[in-house]
Amino acid sequence: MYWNPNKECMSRDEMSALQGKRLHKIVKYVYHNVPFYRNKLQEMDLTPDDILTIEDIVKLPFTTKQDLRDNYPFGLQAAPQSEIIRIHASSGTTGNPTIVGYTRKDIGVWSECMARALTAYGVVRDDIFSVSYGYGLFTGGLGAHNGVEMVGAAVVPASTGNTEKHAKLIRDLGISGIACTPSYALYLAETMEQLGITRDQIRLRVGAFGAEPWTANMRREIEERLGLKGYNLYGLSEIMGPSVSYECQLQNGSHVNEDHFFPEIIDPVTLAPLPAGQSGELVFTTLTKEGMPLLRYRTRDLCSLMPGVCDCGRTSVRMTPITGRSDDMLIIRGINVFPSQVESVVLDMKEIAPRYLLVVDRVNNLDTLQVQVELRQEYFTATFDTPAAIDELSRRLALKLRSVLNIGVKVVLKAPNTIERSQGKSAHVIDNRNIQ
Ligand code: DLL
Repeated sequence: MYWNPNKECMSRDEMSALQGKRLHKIVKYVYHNVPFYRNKLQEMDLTPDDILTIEDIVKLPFTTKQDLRDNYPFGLQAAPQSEIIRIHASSGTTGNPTIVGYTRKDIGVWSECMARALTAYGVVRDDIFSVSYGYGLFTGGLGAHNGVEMVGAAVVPASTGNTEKHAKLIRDLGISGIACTPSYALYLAETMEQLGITRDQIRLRVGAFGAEPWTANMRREIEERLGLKGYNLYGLSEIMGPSVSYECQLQNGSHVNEDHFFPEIIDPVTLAPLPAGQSGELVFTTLTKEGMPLLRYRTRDLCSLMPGVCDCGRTSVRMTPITGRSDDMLIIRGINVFPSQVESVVLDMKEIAPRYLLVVDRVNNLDTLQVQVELRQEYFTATFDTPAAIDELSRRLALKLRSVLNIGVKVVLKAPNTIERSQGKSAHVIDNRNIQ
């Protein structure tokens, strides 16, 4: 079943023609509305009339998260503020988040892309569908929510937290679909087992899992424990949110909504475009976005593209699962964390030396983050006998980290010179999870 067969099953020639037309239009739009892009194009001696077909895309400059940071908060917004009806935010590389504004049309496109994903998963109007991505600045909750409403299934905006109540609702309401991170799905399965809720008491049959990498083993385990079929859902806030790509029933790669988001794979070092099938860094150009259109945005996600028609009938290009990142971003409980965010907090506190270590683990299917920092010698000597001062500092640091990272962390204050120095390149992260 398709949500929009006209777009999902277009011939390659038709799709390329549509993409070329849309690319020209979006380049013209940003040229006239975003000084950042106008300057970049002028520096490269380009005008919108140099970009007429989709093949011309390789002439365009890349956009990076650093560009978003340099233009915080609204510098890359193309639409006037009066047209923006929603603002989301995701983690920036330091203190400031990345801000993304959407026009009414953007929200409509996003809902349709999400509806395409849900329809590919087999969700129908009769379903009761629980959205257990976080609602709020994160795009997961509201993004999935709009799609479920568009399909016409009944949405249960469960969000995250209060897992026991959610588990009971799944049983009592006969909830048949769920959208959440794969690690939350496992945590939910565990909570159900603790509550004595068995598989034959629940009706879950579809799971829309994403926002973090997950393995084939995790898929098997979730499917087995929750009795559903789990589908991949991929996306990123800068481009839209969930539903940039989605798996169909055949689960052989995720179909990109390429009439809206044009994918390329580049070599992350040379930045040269790579031929189809080769693995590299995924880059997206938004072809229809009004609020914050982006040209050749470097996602830092590593994967490859799979051209060719899928047996499901969809002609859209597919991407393989994400195998890693070309930067040091971590995803902890579905939330993106950059070590540099921790660094910016640590550098701000006079009691602490500029040295830190992040230890990530997965305990009972829940990610944990421990931040180890070293006290400065003077502070260590002065507070050696006053545990209350140490406690206060530890609480203050945990609060600060929480407000910058949006997740709770366990702070470990260490004596000077006790965090191990690595040889050569400083290693700030120990990730004990086994998710690749
Ligand atoms: O995670 C949007 C989303 C919400 C996608 C709900 C799917 C479901 P961000 O917070 O901006 O947006 O994080 C985007 O998360 O660049 C990937 O590194 C990672 N990611 C997202 N989906 C997947 C997935 C949302 N299915 C970043 N598999 C991306 C692997 C994923 N990684």
